[in-house]
Amino acid sequence: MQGLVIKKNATLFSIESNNHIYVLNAMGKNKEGGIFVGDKVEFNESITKVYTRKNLLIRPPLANIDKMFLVIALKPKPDFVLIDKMIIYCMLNNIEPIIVINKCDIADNLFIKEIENDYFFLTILKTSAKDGDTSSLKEQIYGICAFAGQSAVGKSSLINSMLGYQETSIGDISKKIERGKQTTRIVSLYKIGNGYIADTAGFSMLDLSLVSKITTRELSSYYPDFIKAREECKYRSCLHESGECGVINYVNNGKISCRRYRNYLKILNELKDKTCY
Ligand SMILES: Nc1nc2c(ncn2[C@@H]2O[C@H](COP(=O)(O)OP(=O)(O)OP(=O)(O)O)[C@@H](O)[C@H]2O)c(=O)[nH]1
Ligand SMILES: [Mg+2]
Ligand SMILES: [Zn+2]
Repeated sequence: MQGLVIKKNATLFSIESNNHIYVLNAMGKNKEGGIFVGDKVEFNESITKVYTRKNLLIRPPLANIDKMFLVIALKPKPDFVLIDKMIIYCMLNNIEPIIVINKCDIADNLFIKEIENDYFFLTILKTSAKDGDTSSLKEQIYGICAFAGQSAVGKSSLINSMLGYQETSIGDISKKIERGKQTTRIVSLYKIGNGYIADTAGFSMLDLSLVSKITTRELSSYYPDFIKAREECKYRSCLHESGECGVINYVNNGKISCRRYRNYLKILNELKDKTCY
């Protein structure tokens, strides 16, 4: 039979096939380390084959992701460098990044406007898990999707709102900050809308290093908002730090977001130092 690995808990794998869920113990024949949530597999009493993956994230371990919802909220204050790295990471791994502004019940217009301005090249959804305003997100779930976003932005709350019942654990923001711990640990896929979505903890995906994957020269090619401006740079090797640079001109003319550019320089410097996490 063919199926999709929707949950992994120690050596137990839950596999969905034709609307049934089969739980297999992958001890013995199957190398436990080699099968991930999101894997498409063939199985009978055990998993006999893992199909070639489109991509694989290591932390959290998740395979074959089609879309990544980057969740932002007014609180906790967004870390836009992380968001920009996440967008690059998605582009590198053939994943569509989508911005979700959650907690719109407390967001002010300026906050939303700035995000819409900075990320005009992406789909941006506005939700409130608190008010049950999550239909725009549900409609976007297709294939295998995952959340990324700082702890307490409301990822688990969004899943619960879409499911219509409480399935995943929700943490109290103040306690989280005190303990510095995340509420969500086990990776599992929930069947919602036309696909699946993984509840994942915090921004742990950003333990990823961009260093091994891109060079300083390549960095700006992962900025869709810089494409036009780059044509005006004097040198093809321009890193957009100084000199006769189209990107700098666009920033000065307000055609590229200052924040995006500032954070581009930060990531560029991290790549130079080879310490980009
Ligand atoms: N006002 C408001 N609060 C929300 C909303 N969504 C979630 N919260 C609150 O934000 C806090 C954190 O929610 P979680 O769903 O646990 O956050 P998370 O992103 O899953 O956090 P981790 O699992 O630690 O990564 C809880 O107190 C929620 O009640 C929302 O739309 N509006
Ligand atoms: Mg959570
Ligand atoms: Zn330039």
